[in-house]
Amino acid sequence: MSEMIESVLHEKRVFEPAKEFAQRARIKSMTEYEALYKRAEEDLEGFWGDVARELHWFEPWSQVLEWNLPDSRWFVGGKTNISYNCLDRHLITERRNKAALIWEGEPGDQRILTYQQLHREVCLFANALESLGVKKGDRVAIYLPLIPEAAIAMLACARIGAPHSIVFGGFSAEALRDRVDDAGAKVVITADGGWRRGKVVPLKDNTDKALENSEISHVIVVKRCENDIAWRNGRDHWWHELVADASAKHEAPAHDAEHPLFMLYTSGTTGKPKGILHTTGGYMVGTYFTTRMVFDLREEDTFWCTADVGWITGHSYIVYGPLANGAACVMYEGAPNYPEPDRFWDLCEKYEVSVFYTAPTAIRAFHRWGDQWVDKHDLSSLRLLGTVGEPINPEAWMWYHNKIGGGRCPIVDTWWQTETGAIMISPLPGATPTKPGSATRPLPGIIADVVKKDGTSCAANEGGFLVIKQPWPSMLRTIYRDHDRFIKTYFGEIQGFYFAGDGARRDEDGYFWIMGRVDDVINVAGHRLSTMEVESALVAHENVAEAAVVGRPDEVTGQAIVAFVTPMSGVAAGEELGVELRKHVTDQIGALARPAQIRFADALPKTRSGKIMRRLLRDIASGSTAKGDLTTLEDASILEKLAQERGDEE
Ligand code: 7RM
Repeated sequence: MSEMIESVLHEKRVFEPAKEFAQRARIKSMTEYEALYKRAEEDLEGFWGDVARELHWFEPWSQVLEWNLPDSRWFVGGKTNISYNCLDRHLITERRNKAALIWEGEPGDQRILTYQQLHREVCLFANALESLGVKKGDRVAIYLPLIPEAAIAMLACARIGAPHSIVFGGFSAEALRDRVDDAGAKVVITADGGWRRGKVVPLKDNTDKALENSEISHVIVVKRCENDIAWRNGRDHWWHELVADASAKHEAPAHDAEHPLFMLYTSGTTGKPKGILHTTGGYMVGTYFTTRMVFDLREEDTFWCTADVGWITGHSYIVYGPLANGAACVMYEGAPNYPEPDRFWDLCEKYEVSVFYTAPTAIRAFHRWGDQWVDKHDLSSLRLLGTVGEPINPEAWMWYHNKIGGGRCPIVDTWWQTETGAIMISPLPGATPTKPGSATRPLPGIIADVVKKDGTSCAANEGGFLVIKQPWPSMLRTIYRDHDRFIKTYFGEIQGFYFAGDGARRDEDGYFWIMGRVDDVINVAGHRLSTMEVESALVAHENVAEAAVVGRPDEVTGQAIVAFVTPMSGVAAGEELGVELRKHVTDQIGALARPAQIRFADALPKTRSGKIMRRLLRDIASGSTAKGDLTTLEDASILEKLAQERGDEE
């Protein structure tokens, strides 16, 4: 790399928190951070117990933590209700008539729900669910656009103790079917459609397809787009009709701290997504604490996390964390560039957003669309910016800092996972000097390290495995119906520690630099996908003999999917098959898994034992020549052919 490029890509400056910001912040200096960190490290249970006591418990716990590696139980014997803590708790304070959700639909329609109104809607819907026979412990699948009903449904499920399983609205009917089946859901909540770039996403049609051979007895449908949909009498119910008949009184029952709150499916190394299971008390404490600390929340803040509730970021930082803190949350249904590439900045200006949390892929897209879209808007209400989902390249960080944050807003680069439930490594905005591209230091209560395979710590700047050495309240408890896989995946790699699947290094200041996944998981636009999942979809097509999927670097989405495909003999490779296969992957998984490039080959490079050498394919996909040890390659001529094949680019 030439020196000039190096200097653009690696911003070496350290950014101190602005004085005015630090003065009002909860944690005002690194000395305060270090003291809190040390206190938590020395007395993990005392520390988390103190945090938990800020919330409402119907019955106190007898023990903060019961730890039998790899199983942890938090706030043992304690009884609480997260819906009560997000709603009822605020109704006896001045937050009663404060905005809880400030929602805007893609077409521009608006709804603002105060805490009192949101509480009422949740109670109505909790009663509606119960009237259909939903009981504590029953699973409920949610397949909705980003509309207030999504949050209402989550909080109503949580209230009655029916674990929800949200399936992102961008997933296909096939993907929905797998997740509904695995969860054994009793009810599916969906909508006639959702708005995306001016078009209707046919959620009810997809649901009908997904449930074709299913016994599911109830489907609840929100009227959103007023498009024509098929209707099955007896099974299908309109949301608005159910709540019209329901009572608005619903007393929140006390649930055990370890009662399952939700599962959320995420990609792992194999083709089958894992149902990550979170429980009530620990998840509540973790999301409450991190929202307050990382975003340094103030009563007057307007907080906007741009994720979808279909991902963990939406669960923790659109719904549970902010509402547990009594925050005012913005929620926006549609695309960031609809009708124009300034929609986000339009919303920030209109609602005077003060804390803004988004993904690096979005930042890079906005950067590319041009500064003129930002310049049209007054963004002076912003005081704090955040990122999540993938490493942020220093160039995007600088643009975010200067152009969006006007050079005055701290940036919190937050590292965490579906499995961790809440933010783990992040600056505290009033205290931590930031370095573009680093998530900086673990939060108090989080004992993180970078280690070698044998579990010993790496030296400064030495690359290794990112592990968490002590349990934390919001950690996953299991993979739904597959506890063995839970043990193997997270505690089987590095003896004694939780292994996140990420490579990382710690610099001389103890700052963490995440280097990305060490497994076959790729990160496209902040979404986790397993290459195996896409491969399984491709080889399921009748014209495909073999397929290998890898990630290649992409300027906007971080990584992009490249599929190497060997067609069945007699099948013509070419554009037509490429189009067909892309559509096929979209049908099987969803548009987020559609390959950016499909390259056809008579054969794939394999080891002598028959394993596809993905390492070589990664090199080819990213445009360089295959490097490294080629001695195990069975037929070297394949490589040359592959490198010449240009493939079908979208
Ligand atoms: C919240 C979320 C988790 C994976 C994780 C990392 C990557 C997330 C950052 C990051 C570098 C970050 N959950 N990741 N945040 N990498 N810096 N700040 O994204 O389960 O969908 O993904 O995402 O690889 O393991 S997730």
